Amino acid sequence: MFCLKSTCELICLLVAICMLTSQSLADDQDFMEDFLKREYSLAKPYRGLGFSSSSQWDLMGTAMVTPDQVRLTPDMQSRQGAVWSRIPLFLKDWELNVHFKIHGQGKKNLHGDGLALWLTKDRMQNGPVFGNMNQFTGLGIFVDTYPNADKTHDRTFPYISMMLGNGTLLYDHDRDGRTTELGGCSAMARNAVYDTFLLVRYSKHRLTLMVDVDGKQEWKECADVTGVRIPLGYFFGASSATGDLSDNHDIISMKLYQLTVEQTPEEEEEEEVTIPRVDNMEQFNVEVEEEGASGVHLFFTLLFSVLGLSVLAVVGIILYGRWKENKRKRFY
Ligand SMILES: *[C@@H]1O[C@H](CO)[C@@H](O)[C@H](O)[C@H]1NC(C)=O
Ligand SMILES: [Ca+2]
Repeated sequence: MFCLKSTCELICLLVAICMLTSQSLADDQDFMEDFLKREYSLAKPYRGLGFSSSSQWDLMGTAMVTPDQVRLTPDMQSRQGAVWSRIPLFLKDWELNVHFKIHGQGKKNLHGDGLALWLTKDRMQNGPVFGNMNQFTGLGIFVDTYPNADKTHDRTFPYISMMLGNGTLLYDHDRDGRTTELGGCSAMARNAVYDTFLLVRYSKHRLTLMVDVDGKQEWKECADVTGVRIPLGYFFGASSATGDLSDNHDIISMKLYQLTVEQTPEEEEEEEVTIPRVDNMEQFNVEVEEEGASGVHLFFTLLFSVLGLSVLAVVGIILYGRWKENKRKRFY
């Protein structure tokens, strides 16, 4: 009898597991039917890249092509380099898979500054944001290897983050972009033993950032934001800069896949935005806390402490009542 019951339970469990797995497989299948778009991709062999007129990419600054990578900067001070697509992107749903490598001689925090990936209105600009202009318009993804706001100690570097620029928002280099970031994560992507990858997926106004830096061949979620609107017609790029500190910043490949996603009639009729934006942008404009806890923070901490204590007190009183009742019962 007992045996039968547990067998039955086991079968139920297996069925449930199967259903769950097939469910998640089905979820993934939404993105199975994707197509590599060669015109937006950069991969070995980099024939004619930056030189021939048939190449779809331009090089800038110190960027140079070797048989194995596009090196944006060498491990030398004060260099800036970039590679930019020549073709504006007119795909609504896409996925960008970037194979990159950051490596150099510098030990503990004596290396920098990192590299950035772009999907922006402007291309081939010089500037202070990892070798690109500030107040850019479009998407910026930063693999930041140097902690500029070194007093904060709230995160481990390298830190990967994303930001949506609208032409007026400023990337604050001194704070490693904390004031404008939409999300991010720490990833041990420098001098890594394994190949390091980053995946950006933009589909149905949802922007997802994933990383694979520890050789497990699986994506780890880094940031996920909904309500993101990026206009069509922007350019992909990658840039990097070194200052007093340096590293080799290499792009091995950037592969763009078009995602086949079903659009509802409303989605098809949706108006195109002209300026990038995130619905509910306010929620992301988190200022760095200067000193100690803010007033609001303190208020809520107090409020929840008081609430917590009240709940404990009520539970205590009820238990005490029960206990007394039990005691009385025992006496009579
Ligand atoms: C850009 O975003 C900021 C913050 O949300 C906002 O104050 C500013 O007006 C926006 N600029 C444009 C051109 O939309
Ligand atoms: Ca930094």
